[in-house]
Amino acid sequence: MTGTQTVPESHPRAESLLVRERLIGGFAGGLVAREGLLAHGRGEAFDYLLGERTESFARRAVRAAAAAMLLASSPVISVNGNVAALCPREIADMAAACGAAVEVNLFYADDGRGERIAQVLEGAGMRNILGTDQSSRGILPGIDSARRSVDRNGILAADLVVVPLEDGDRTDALKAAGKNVIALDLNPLSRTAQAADITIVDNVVRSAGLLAKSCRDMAGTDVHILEEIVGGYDNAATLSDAILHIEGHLRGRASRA
Ligand code: PTJ
Repeated sequence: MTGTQTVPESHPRAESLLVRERLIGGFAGGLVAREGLLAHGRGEAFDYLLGERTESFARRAVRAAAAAMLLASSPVISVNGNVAALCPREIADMAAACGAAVEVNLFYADDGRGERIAQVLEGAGMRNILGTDQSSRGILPGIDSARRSVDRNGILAADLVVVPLEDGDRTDALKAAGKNVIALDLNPLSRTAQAADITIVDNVVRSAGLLAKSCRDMAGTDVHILEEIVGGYDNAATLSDAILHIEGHLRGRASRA
């Protein structure tokens, strides 16, 4: 038997185990790729090293990301299987708060998973989900994986793309196509994290909701103030702080051992 019944609330790692169950449910329901379970394990390991909390470098990045999303003229949030299983409501909230389109974009594009993900997003309140209509399909140059297949009216036309939790071969291609990229990635060393304009180093189960809230709170803010927030943001410093935070956390643990 698997499921929430088997995770007692008193378990010291109950929260993490319940998130894992969400992903397993998403796998059983045909939303999450088999490889998505492994990707989650890597994420869990980095979350553990970071201390499983949203740190100040992530909050800084969330604020800059919200400002950039509100400034963008055609922002698109890219959704894969893991994100659909972990935080569909937060993605819906984020899209509504900053007027972004949502596009399903998969690395392991197979047998109807895109359509099932789109249905889950619709169930979370989103309309006009992009990424499943073959007639508006375009190609993002400079990328060989299935992620190259994008919607002409979505990612291909976007000036800003939000990429939560994904493999590393797309951000460079998006940058080369002139787009701003916001990554939500627990691994500050990943290619996605390193190549993005703004990287939120935190678990999507925490950061997606924070980003949605930040977009809502900052909606209506003067454009010059939003531009100042984005202009004053330094992603290299964020990544460096995240890596140093892991070092500090480990040193703290080692000195207590
Ligand atoms: O649904 P598909 O076909 O598009 O496939 C999605 C996966 C995630 C399987 C695919 O993109 C993949 O293989 O990704 P990678 O190469 O394993 O990279 C995933 C990245 O997300 C890694 O840097 C992980 O540390 C990070 N990550 C995993 N879980 C989380 C996360 N970041 C934030 N929050 C998480 N919960």
